[in-house]
Amino acid sequence: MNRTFSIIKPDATKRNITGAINKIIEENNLVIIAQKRIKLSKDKAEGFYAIHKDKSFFNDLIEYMTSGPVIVQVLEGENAVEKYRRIMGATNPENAEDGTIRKLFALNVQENSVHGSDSVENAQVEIKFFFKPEEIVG
Ligand code: IDP
Ligand code: MG
Repeated sequence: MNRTFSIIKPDATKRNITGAINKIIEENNLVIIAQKRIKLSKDKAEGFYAIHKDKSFFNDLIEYMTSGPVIVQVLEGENAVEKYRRIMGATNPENAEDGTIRKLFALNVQENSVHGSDSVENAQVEIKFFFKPEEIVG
């Protein structure tokens, strides 16, 4: 069992498809053990994506991630980090496998509906960035 951090991004909250995404998460035996709807500040978004600060897409990414509400989540299950990356699909939906969240819902490489941690270590850091221990009920 382990935990991963997820964000349902603004393109998805705007289209009211957060339930459709949660359905796929739950059908894959990941349990949503924490969840809240928030609006990211510029500072918070820049801190979260600091690793990408030198990328050409960074400014657009911050503008997009602060353009509407997001749902931040903690997911728990067997190999949660790896499993969620698999059910999310590739960053660019054009390269995503059939049945993945990004293949089904993403609009393009930026507006790709979901974030998921890429390692167990990063999952721990990202969960702490958004949740207090008492907000997580496993
Ligand atoms: P990931 O979300 O699949 O881990 P990352 O490479 O970590 O992908 O990129 C973080 C986010 O930045 C992506 O999910 C996407 O929203 C955005 N992004 C990544 N690459 C591009 C790009 O080439 N153009 C525009 N946005 C991008
Ligand atoms: Mg990433």
